[in-house]
Amino acid sequence: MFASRPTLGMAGIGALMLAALACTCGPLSTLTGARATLEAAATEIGQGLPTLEAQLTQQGPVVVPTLEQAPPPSGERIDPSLPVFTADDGYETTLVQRLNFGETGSATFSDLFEAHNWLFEGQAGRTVEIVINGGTEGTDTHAKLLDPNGQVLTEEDDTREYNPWIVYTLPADGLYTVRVDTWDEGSYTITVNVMEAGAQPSGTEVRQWAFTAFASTEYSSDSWSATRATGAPDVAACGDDPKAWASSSGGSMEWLQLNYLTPVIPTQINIVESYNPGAVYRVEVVDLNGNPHVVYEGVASVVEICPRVFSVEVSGIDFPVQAVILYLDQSAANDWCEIDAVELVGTAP
Ligand SMILES: [Ca+2]
Repeated sequence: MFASRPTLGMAGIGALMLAALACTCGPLSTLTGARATLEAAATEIGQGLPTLEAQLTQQGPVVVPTLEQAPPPSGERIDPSLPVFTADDGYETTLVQRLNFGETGSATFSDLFEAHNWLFEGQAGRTVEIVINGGTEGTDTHAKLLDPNGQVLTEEDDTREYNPWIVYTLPADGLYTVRVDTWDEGSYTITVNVMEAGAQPSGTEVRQWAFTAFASTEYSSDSWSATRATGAPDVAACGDDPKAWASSSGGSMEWLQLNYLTPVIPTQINIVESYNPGAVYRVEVVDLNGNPHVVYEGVASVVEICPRVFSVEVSGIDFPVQAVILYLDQSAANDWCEIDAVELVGTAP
């Protein structure tokens, strides 16, 4: 609540500690120059290719703003054509913008008493997933989903570390509001995805690569970002490659969450490890209510085969899932352990 909001809560202190840890750049910090060169080359190659999101939505290129882009002044962040719901939370609304499905918005909180409203057009019976990510800054946000009349449907705080993550089946057609506020200052991104349940006849085998992803940390918001683990494998050979996800520093404990368009009853998860394979020690699947279920537990090691497809056979899960979470222990390799792509195999419910 407004009156009890601390200037720097325990979560904020935790975020600062994480940020401090993230700055321990490790033994390979001298490779920064080489990474910059690779990054430039990868950007050049990537510019000629349509994004996965563009192919899947068939609505043309998807605008994906990066955290580096400075937000417009707060006066220009309010679209006067949209309704403003506040849920009577006492925060000042400093952003009101429309967000299309699959599009990623970004904004920055410069004050603890601000709230941002992101609006999307929803349909009754459709299940949406709202992914908010504080990125490498670890911005600790909190989010509410409001129905077309401004009533709070649900709210989340620290679903994934400090990131709220909402999965919700919409009750009616209309314009929904995701109202985001914060426990500390900093930037974040927000994406609203549609979960296409029932798109395939029951029992059909569905093989799919991840549609969106987010992680405990990522090396940058572009090269080696969590998004680089979405889509089909695209790393040509074993090696440190910007087309795979990598954490902000090597040797650390991390997690990577992959989200899929079609919920399935899972039978197999294929993890394409493109650099220092062997770090994955736990795999979870996430059901349609957002609850994780462990499907693999082992011990991290260093595997000689690279690249490697690490296949996890899944049994005993008889309900649909739409996300996979990998937990990595990179201490054995004392290096970056990179993930190129993750395939979810299952049957339509
Ligand atoms: Ca990749």
